Amino acid sequence: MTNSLRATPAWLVLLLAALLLAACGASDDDTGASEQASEQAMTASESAPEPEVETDTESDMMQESEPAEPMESESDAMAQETEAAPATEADASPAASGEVVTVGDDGVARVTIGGTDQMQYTVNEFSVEAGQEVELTLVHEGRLPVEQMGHNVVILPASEDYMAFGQSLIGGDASLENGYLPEGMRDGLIAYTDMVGGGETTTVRFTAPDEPGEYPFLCTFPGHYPMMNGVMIVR
Ligand SMILES: [Cu+2]
Repeated sequence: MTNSLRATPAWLVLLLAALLLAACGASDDDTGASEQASEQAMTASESAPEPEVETDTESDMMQESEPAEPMESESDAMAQETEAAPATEADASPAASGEVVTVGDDGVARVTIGGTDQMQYTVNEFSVEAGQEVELTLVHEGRLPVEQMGHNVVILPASEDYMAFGQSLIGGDASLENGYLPEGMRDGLIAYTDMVGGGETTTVRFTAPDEPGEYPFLCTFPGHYPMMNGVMIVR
């Protein structure tokens, strides 16, 4: 009894369930699809436009503001670089001139000054002790011959002006033969080297003045003194 009673409802339930599923399946699917479609439409109409507007305005804001900031920061960086470059050069030259002089065990102050094809000294200031023996070496670091880009180092008395001395050479008998330093202008000079061309080196040895002060030096090749000048400081 119990088996037949249980079996009968089970069959009926299964059959009914199968019939119900077969009959209602289409309508359920239709309603489900339409509901989903309407939901998608709702979500599309409600949510989609809002984020688009927000992202558009945000991206517009970003595009408007972002390019302006990097442009300013780049130009600032460029300005800092161009400003920094001369500053570091200016900082480097006094430090380099401080290391230019080396004093050996013999007490002689040795100074090396370079001259370039760009009409420049590599050293524009150096210091020695009063009365010290000085060995000054001029190295022409360029390649141009002495006729085109000759260099020398002429150290004047502290009272003299390198500009006035350079101008006094113009129209005189300065020539390549006398190293652009006529005999009549050598009296009273502290020291002077030979006139050398590219790749050549010349050395002069002298005793620094006993009088502390600033002693101007210059290159006497025609037209070089406005660019090629400096100061020997005697302490
Ligand atoms: Cu010169």
